[in-house]
Amino acid sequence: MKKVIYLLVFIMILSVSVFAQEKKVKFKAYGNCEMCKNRIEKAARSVEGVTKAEWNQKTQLIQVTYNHKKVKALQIHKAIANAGHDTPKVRAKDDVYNKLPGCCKYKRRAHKEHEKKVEQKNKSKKEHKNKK
Ligand SMILES: [Cu+2]
Repeated sequence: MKKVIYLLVFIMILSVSVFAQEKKVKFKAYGNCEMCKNRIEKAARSVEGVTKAEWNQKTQLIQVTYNHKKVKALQIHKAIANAGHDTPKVRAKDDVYNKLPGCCKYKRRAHKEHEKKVEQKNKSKKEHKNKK
């Protein structure tokens, strides 16, 4: 009987230490539709150490459960950005974003300054043409 109790205590300690390595984070990952959901979740799950990933279309929040001894949150951000979706920490590369299907081209929020500059350039080009 004592042996069984020792074993149970041992199992409890073991499971607590495994549990302690698990971490949950929630952050924004910009996307539009069901396809984005699959892409974002797949990207997050492809990271070693990630056990759960669920993206919510309405809130655009992804909840990730991962082993923080195996992986850092930033790596998960990077994987999602590599799939074409911006996160608050990592912005997807423009050419990756441009390759997304039309329905997945979410409105990008970061780097608004850059977009303004492009707009201004286009405007000045038009004005130039009009003068001719
Ligand atoms: Cu989509």
